[in-house]
Amino acid sequence: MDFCRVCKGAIFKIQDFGLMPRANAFEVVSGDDKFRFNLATAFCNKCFLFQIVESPKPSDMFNSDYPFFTGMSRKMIQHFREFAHDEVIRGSSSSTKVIEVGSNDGTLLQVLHDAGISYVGIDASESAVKKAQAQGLHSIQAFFGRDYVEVLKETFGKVDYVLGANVVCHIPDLVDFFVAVSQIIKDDGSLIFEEPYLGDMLNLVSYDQIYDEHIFIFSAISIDKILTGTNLELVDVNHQETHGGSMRYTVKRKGVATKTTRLLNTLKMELEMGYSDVETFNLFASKCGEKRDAFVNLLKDLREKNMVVVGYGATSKSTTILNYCNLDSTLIRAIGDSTPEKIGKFTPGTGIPVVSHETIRDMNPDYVVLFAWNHAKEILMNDDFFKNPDIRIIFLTPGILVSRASDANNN
Ligand code: DWN
Ligand code: ZN
Repeated sequence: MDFCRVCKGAIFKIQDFGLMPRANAFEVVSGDDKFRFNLATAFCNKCFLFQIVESPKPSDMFNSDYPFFTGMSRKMIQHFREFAHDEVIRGSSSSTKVIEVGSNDGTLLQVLHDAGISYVGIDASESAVKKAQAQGLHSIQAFFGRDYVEVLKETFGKVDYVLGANVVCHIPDLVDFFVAVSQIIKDDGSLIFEEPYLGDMLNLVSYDQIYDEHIFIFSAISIDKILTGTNLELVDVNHQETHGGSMRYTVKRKGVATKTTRLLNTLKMELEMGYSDVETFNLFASKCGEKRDAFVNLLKDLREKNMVVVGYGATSKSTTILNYCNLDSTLIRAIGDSTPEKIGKFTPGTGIPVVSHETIRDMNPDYVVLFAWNHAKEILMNDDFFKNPDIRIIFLTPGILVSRASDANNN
């Protein structure tokens, strides 16, 4: 019997994606990373948390080789500019203090820095922290939690805001995290964080949101529920288009603010949609299997026809797809990516070469699988490669769909 990571109640096993490598353990020599864990999902019907059962140690995932950097997307830079202005800068004073947890390469810190806000960024990955520090930003390599918050209280004091984007769902011990937050925020302080949203994952059958780093996929009812036993409370939500559909959550000390109508409506909608019901997740699991079969059959058919198929975006998400679908370089010859730290390496567990976008172009592909589907608008608009009318794109959400780039561009 397995138990919920947060409320410790019994959990329902949902989907088992099988043995997986770490999503960002790109290999220098194909096959050199032997680490595997069982990627199985589960649902807790007491606190409504959708979670993975087993996960690698955080220090094994967020290490000095961690190759994901927020600033690789222009749209995300713009998004974080708006995030910082909307949530902090607009209502700030000379005494405003901010901690960003999971500050990565400092994309959001830079906005606070430029606005003269007092801030500190905390991130576990040495590679990301170094990038932020190289920009002259105040970023510290550490795991944010009850222990480290004692250091922060001494050195930085209590803060008005703890911010996080795509980080809270990566933290295995949420109880520790929320205690740490309540110890570091001022009485009227806020925790504002945004994470991939369960509703979008269910609607898009985007099972690739599930990998080692994403220990939870949150809904509003799950965040609301897990805070009931704490001195914190969910007071607002705000849906975001980023990363394939995300939700921004605002949390305050109990009694400081009333729940917004937007939050109350979202909680009601989620209950009506069955996000508290294990059957919803069993249905999702069967759709994942159907989607895998459709994708594998398409790729095998294209291989029969000697078509050149490549990928676009060596994402963390693609590690789940490639391994769950058991794909290799006979089906997808290479994956193009703009991240220098990934180029020249191989996809974790599946040995597909990661190459530059120029190399992909030189391969004259017939089909391109858009693994970075969450950046589709930005990629299709900016990369001339997709102006070639002979190239067909394989879209992965909501279903497997093949379209000419020109048709997709017109949508
Ligand atoms: O939570 C997480 C999310 C937010 O970011 C992390 N655990 C890790 C990471 O997940 P991901 O790797 O799935 O993120 P992306 O943003 O979907 O990755 C996009 C990839 O595509 C990057 O390797 C950069 C690349 N890229 C590109 O080659 N050309 C991206 C853009 C926008 C482009 O134009
Ligand atoms: Zn639970």
